[in-house]
Amino acid sequence: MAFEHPSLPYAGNALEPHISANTLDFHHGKHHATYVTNLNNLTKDTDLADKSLEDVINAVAGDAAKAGIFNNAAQVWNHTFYWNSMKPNGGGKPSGDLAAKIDADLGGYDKFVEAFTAAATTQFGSGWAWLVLDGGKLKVTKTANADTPVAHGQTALLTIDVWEHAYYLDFQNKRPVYIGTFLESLANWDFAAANLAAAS
Ligand code: MN3
Repeated sequence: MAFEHPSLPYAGNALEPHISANTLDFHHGKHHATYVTNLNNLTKDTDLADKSLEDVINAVAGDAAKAGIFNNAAQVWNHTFYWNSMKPNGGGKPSGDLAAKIDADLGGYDKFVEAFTAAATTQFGSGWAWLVLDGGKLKVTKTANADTPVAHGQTALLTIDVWEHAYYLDFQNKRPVYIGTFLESLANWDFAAANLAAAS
């Protein structure tokens, strides 16, 4: 059973004017698809081919000889999670249990925005910023390149991709504007709340 390339959870132009159909065409249609193809090629006829993506990631994490499998598996997982971390007319403040937990664990929404923006801005080179549940508490983290909370025993709630391919066509070098746009207009708090509820 080969690993699959999931469709976007919305139309390719659904995030315009913030993220263009052109960006999603390259990012989902080329970058994400290539990680899936690479992962299938690297795991073909091995015992990893029948495992879940999460199990593959954890089976090869930290094994330098299997870094290629880790990188492609983690990038498949991270990108699927990223598409779901956005929605048309998203952004702004979360509500309900998630908002209460952000207040309790992170000191409120404004502090979350500050921490998430700092993590996403200061991730040097390629990587990701995350809102995760770690040991029952919310944390804002960043990971380099393909690294993923899946490999660190954390439950991911929301992510932003800060590899240049995620924003360069729409924002050029202005990563902070992309991050601000994600928080103001794209973040899918329903998805984050569902992830929190599933983990609680
Ligand atoms: Mn990407």
